[in-house]
Amino acid sequence: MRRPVIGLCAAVEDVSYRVWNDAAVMLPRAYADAVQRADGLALLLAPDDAVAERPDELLDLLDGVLLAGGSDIDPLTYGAPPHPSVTGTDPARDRFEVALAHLALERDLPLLGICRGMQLLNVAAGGTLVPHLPDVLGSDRHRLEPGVFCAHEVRLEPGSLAAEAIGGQRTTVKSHHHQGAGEIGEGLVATGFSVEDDIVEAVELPERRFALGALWHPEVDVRSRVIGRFVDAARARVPERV
Ligand SMILES: [Mn+2]
Repeated sequence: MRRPVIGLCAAVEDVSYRVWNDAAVMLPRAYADAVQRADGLALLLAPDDAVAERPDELLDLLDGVLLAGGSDIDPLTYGAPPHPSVTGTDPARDRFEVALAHLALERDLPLLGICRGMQLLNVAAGGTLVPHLPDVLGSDRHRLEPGVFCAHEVRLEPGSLAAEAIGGQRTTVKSHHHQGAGEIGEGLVATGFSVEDDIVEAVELPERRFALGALWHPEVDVRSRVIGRFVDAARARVPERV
C-alpha cells in the first residue's frame, strides 16, 4: 500500500540562503522529518488563493492535512482589533488554511494543527484568540526566548484524542507561543491545559476520526507519538482514495 500523503501548510517568509535574500515558501524541516519518520509522504503546500476559493482540487490529493506553526494569524481573520505584539501576519496564508480546515473537517479528513495551526483550527471553527498571553498571565512562560523552545507541563483530559495521542494524561512539551485560544470554536472541545496556568493547550472535534490542535511542538520531540498517531489516521484512509 502507498504511504498516506500529508499536506503540510507552508509559510511564505523572507529568508537568507546561500547567496540569496528572498521570499521563500518554507517550513522548518522537522515537520517533514516527523511525517517521514511515521512513514507518511510529506507534501509542502504553498498558500494559493485559487485553492482558498475551491479547496476540493487540493484536498482530493491528500490523506491528511497538517496546519503547521508560524506567524500570528491576522486579527481581522477572527474579527479582533490590531494588537502591538501582532506583526508579520499573512492574510493569504490564513485564507488558504481556513479553507482547507473547513473542508477537511467536512470530509472528515485527518487534521492536525500545531501551535499556530491549533489557533487556526479554533479560528476556523469561529473561535477567537488571546492576542498576547503575557498580558493576561503576567508571564512569558510559554515563550521564554524567541527562537528557542522552552518546556512546560500539560495535562490531557482522560479519554480524549489528545491523551490517546500522547499516550498518557500528563507530559512535558516543547513550547514557543505568545498567543492562545480565547473563545473556543463551535464543535471544538478543549482537552489539554497547561499545568502551571491552566491555559488551553489542546482542542479537538470528538465526532471526527482525527481532528486535533496542539499548542505545543511535537515535531521537534522525537519521543512524541502525536504526529505518528495522526499519520496512522491518514493511513487508515488510504484505501478510500484511489
Ligand atoms: Mn504552552
